[in-house]
Amino acid sequence: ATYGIPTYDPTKSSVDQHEAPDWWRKGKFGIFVHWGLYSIPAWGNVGANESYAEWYWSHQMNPNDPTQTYEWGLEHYGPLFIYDDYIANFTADNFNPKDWVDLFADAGARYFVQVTKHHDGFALFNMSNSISERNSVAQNPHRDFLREVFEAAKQYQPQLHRGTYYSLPEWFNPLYTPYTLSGEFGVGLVEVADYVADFQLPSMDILANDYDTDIMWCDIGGANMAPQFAAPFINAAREQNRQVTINNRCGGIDGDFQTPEYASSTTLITTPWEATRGMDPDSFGFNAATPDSAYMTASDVVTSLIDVVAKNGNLLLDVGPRGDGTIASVMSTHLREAGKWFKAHSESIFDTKYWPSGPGTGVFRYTTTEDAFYIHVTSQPDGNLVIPDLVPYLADDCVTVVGGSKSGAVVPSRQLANGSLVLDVSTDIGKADQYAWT
Ligand code: FUL
Repeated sequence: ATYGIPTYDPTKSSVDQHEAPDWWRKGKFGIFVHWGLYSIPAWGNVGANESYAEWYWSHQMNPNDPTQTYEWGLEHYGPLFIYDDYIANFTADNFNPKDWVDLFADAGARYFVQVTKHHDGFALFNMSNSISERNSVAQNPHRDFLREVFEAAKQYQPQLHRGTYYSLPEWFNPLYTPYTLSGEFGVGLVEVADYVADFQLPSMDILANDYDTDIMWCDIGGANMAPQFAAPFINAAREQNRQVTINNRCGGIDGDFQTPEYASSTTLITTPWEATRGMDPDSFGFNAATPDSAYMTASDVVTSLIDVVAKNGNLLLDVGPRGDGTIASVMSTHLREAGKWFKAHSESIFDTKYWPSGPGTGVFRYTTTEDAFYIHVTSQPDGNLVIPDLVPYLADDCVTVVGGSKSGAVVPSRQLANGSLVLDVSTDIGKADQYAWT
């Protein structure tokens, strides 16, 4: 081991000492990508029985499922079509990894997490054939999509870090003990004696060693050898001067950060956490049934990130590409718009810390750096703004605008005897920005 660098043992207690690295704490914003066979039907019910579109196979197998995916599948693909038939349809004709990473960078993201194998067990990277041939390299379309995206992302390194989602269990894999359904699983599955030791752990090791993932974003947990994965993963990266991180869903270890899903927090959480959700209101995978009007707008993206960052979180925001590899413009346009705002206001978001006294009340959210205190106003101000939470003495007119056409302009301000700060934004200062006023 290198002098001064702690090494980790393959035990829970050792690996639990590890902490989320600085680049991740400061990075704040990541893009999640759910893309796989489920992106071909690209369907989940919307409305009362809404469902994640990436769960298509599981829902479609159950005639009594309230999402009515079974009925939808019958109607659109007929009674003889089985899920693995989508492998032949997975031609990814318009997949261009550069388009994806350009979008991540334009959005202002500092990392992305690619789904490499979801619960359907069809992987998008090159496993050794002795472990499994259920992946896009051994099967149609014989492409290593993860490699292609990771290579394209090198253009944006070191700022853009690269991560991998990996679902530990699989729905219909008979080698995985709790599996319940039999029948139509299985293209490319290689028989192994022990699902965890001979399949799960070696395939996670491939993501660490052959693809140099920076983030192991496990899902579901369950049977696992997470300490045996995590210790060499962290140690080997450190030997290469890299800092990697692991989320809290591997089972067996605590992980470096919590991952609330489709739920932010109402309060400041002082331990590391990452809110995750889709731009779609109810799905990570692309759902063609979702109307454009239901997607998060640029304004929603900006105010969500501000809210999460003020509460000490990161935001991992998902896009679901279509089966052909393209990303619908309702997502790319909104992300790029938000990215313009993030770039103009980056000093108030990235590399910041939360304010220990609280995230802010009402429309106000606060972030801090060593030498600045940022006030974000999440709806357009008009007239005077009264900010209640700032007790320490502040000099008159000490506030300036960040970003937008009035960047640097002084905002007339004075503090009241009770500590509240009054900002006069009646002039065009209050209108100069878009999405949020900082
Ligand atoms: C969940 C999965 O079941 C969803 O499909 C999605 O991948 C989400 C990020 O994690 O547990």
